[in-house]
Amino acid sequence: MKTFAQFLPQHLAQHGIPAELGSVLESVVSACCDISGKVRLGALAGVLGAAGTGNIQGEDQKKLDVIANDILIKVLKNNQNVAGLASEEEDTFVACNGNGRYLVLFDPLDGSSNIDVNISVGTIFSILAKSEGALATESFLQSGRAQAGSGYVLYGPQTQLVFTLKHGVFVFTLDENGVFVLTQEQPQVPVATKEFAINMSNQRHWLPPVQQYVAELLAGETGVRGKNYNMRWVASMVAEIHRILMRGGVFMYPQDTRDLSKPGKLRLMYEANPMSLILEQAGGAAGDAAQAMLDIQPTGLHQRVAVFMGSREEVEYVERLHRV
Ligand code: P6P
Repeated sequence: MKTFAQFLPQHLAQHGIPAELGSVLESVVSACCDISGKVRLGALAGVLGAAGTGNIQGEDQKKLDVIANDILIKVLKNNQNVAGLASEEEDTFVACNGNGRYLVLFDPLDGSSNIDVNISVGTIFSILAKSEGALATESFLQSGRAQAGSGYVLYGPQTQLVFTLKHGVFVFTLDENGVFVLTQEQPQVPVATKEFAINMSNQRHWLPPVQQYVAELLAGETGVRGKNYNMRWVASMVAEIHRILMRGGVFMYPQDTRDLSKPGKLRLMYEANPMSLILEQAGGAAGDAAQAMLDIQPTGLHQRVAVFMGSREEVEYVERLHRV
């Protein structure tokens, strides 16, 4: 079985992908190996619990949020190919190396509310080519379709790396020696599914199209969909999306009436876009119910977006309900 270090140069050469982009991916993967080591030790490394600080999102940071963020920033700043980075945990972008050609955006530890109760969490990353000119916030505000690559590392029962450089999706599993080994090539998201993921406790706040959609799913074979559905909600996007990549499903975090000034909870640049690229590369679909996620023109580093992603049949169905 090929290691990541063996696979990557062959993949770059096969598809004419710049070595500099491969180098940036290597740095992200290296940082995530370090993060995995901290996550796995939990209390034994004194990394559980609150950091006692907050981020621009208005969220209380966990110690591991800060640790993971610091590891990624340190590693990426040391890579001459990285011009700048943006993080869920940083108010503004961080300038790295003036001659760098790439930008990296990340959620260093998504789902961190699960850490203290030992439920899977993950790192999500997006890589953009830097446009000409001085580095500025606008340098990062590129559509998801402009991504040079994206992926995630899931710190679950196994630590798994999933990425795309826009030539398919590849899955690696961390072995006992801390080496990522290729364990799956080109997984495809099943077009149809019987499984949906949404936080049902928000049901009374949803807008009518989502109310109707979920009611039809719950009606099962007695309703218009004619089949029974199962439900999952891990409260960790990386775990949900990985499950969908492996066996299908639809993951939703819609806008709701609690705050109509917010289009949704999840962030476009370092959660929705990287996951949408992975899913589209694997035959899935992703959007905000009005348009494909990857076509949205960003207006801010931390902008939020409604999310519907996974098995194409379901994403297209819920999009149709938003058009009637
Ligand atoms: P809720 C984690 O905080 C996250 O950003 C995603 O990983 C997850 O899918 C969602 O929020 C969970 O949100 O409202 O169910 O806690």
